[in-house]
This record gives sequence, structure tokens and C-alpha cells, in this order.
Amino acid sequence: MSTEKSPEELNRIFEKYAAKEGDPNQLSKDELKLLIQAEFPSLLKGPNTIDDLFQELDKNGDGEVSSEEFQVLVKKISQ
Ligand SMILES: [Ca+2]
Ligand SMILES: [Ca+2]
Repeated sequence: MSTEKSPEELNRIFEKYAAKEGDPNQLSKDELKLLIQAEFPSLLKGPNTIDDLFQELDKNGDGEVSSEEFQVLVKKISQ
């Protein structure tokens, strides 16, 4: 996947979207959706949906993506 974003930039993007509602340190599914649609729409091409991506990232199943859980996406994007 081609992108010019560094892990540092991706973490800043996480913080920006995580702060929109609820817990400012966690991404809800709506926040993840906004983040992906605005920053990485190419991730939703093909068979991947927000639901799939959210499930993949939310390892502990608490319905929010923490900055630690977000690192899976950072790796995916910065590969
Ligand atoms: Ca939040
Ligand atoms: Ca979680």
C-alpha cells in the first residue's frame, strides 16, 4: 500500500479523530469511519468494510480502538 504518511503523522491523525466524541483517547467506530473516509479511503476499496477493519483493530472487543490497537493500522498503512 502506498502512502507518504509516517507513523508520527498517523498517530497525530489518531489523536485528532479520537478527540471528536466520547473518550478523547479512544476511537469509536464512527470516529474510525471519519478517519478512514477522510484520510485513507483506499483502505475501503475491495472487500474491506469499516466493520471488518474495526473488528480487526479492536483486539480487546471493548467497542473502541485505543492508540495501542491503532498501531496495527499504522503498520498496515506505513508498510
Ligand atoms: Ca473518541
Ligand atoms: Ca479496544
